[in-house]
Amino acid sequence: MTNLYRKQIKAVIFDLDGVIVSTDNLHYKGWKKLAEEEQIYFDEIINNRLRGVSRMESLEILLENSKKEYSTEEKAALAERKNSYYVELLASLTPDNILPGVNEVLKELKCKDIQVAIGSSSKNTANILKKIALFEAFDAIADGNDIKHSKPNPEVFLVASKKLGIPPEYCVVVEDAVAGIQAAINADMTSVAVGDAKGYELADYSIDSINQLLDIVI
Ligand code: B16
Ligand code: MG
Repeated sequence: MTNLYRKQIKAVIFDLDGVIVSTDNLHYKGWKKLAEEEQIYFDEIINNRLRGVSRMESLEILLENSKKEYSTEEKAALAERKNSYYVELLASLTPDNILPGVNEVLKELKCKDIQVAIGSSSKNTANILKKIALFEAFDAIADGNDIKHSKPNPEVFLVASKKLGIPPEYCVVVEDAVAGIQAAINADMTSVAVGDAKGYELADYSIDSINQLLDIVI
């Protein structure tokens, strides 16, 4: 890959779900169970709209198909219930669920003295990283517990950059959600699209596999 406008890169901020590990299917099962209990239509196409979106915003999308109106307290209880199903499912997660190439890329970045961080909307980030034995692998973790505004707001990536002590202009973000790429752009960081976000025209780079990240940053 040719890199025509290389900036000096000192840190890579990884999104979690869809970049480091795929918990999509577990989110789907959790929402599906809740939807069935509440008799709300829900399918995998609707689930795709929840990628990278916060828990409460995800619930609002699910409730678009509800005939019943829920109060704020009821909505909070629904979100909590879905999370309890999701957390139960996370128990099955192991290092085998790490997406291909991730371990090699993390190792290589460390060797080149490039800092690595997580920038995720998930409030379950620490739990997930522990399950896949990568909790100690990152120099900083910014997640759903650190922020008020979800992607495309840049907050989570700016928190990661602050925790690392590396200004945004030296940071690269790797994301699988369009909202995450927009958040990286809004943070004035270099954006790299993978998976579902691949081919998004506003991303600085699109890659087929995470290994190609090394061509961009090293
Ligand atoms: P939680 P990411 C996101 O993670 C997921 O993609 C999204 O589906 C989920 O709703 C969100 O985290 C919140 O997760 O309910 O665990 O707080 O892609 O930003 O790493
Ligand atoms: Mg994601």
